[in-house]
Amino acid sequence: MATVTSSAVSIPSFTGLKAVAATASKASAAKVAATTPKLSVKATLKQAAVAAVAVSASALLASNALAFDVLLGDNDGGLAFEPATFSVPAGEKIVFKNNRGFPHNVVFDEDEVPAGVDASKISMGEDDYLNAGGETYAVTLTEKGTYSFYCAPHQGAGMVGKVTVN
Ligand SMILES: [Cu+2]
Repeated sequence: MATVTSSAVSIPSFTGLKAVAATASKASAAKVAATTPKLSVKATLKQAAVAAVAVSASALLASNALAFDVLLGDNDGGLAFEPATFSVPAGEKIVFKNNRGFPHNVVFDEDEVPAGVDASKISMGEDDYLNAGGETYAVTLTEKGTYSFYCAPHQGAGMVGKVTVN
């Protein structure tokens, strides 16, 4: 039991979140074990938020964690995010998935993200594209607030979106 606890605590960044969840569900008798790591996760989240985060780390979390899905290109072939406006809890993974009308990409507007967030760290490059159907780009936002984003090739056509992190 002590082994499980210490490994959960020592895992840095977002992988810690999953480790704690796994620990809590597996270790039925371990109230102490489940409680201690939770505190460390809060601290980790704050640090990660300041660093403005962790696209690659969130990919590790990925497989079976909850995620919010956003289609790139609506089902009628429109150049739009679907949904274009949505809310997620802080720390929930957002998965943008190529649907119709690609190539697309996802670029956060540096002027419309919460203070302290580096938009470039959560964005695809302006010239990086998702070219094939089903390709995805995942990002996890930990700083609460409103973020605007757009698809660089289709921004002029109105392919823009907004996410509120609660
Ligand atoms: Cu697009």
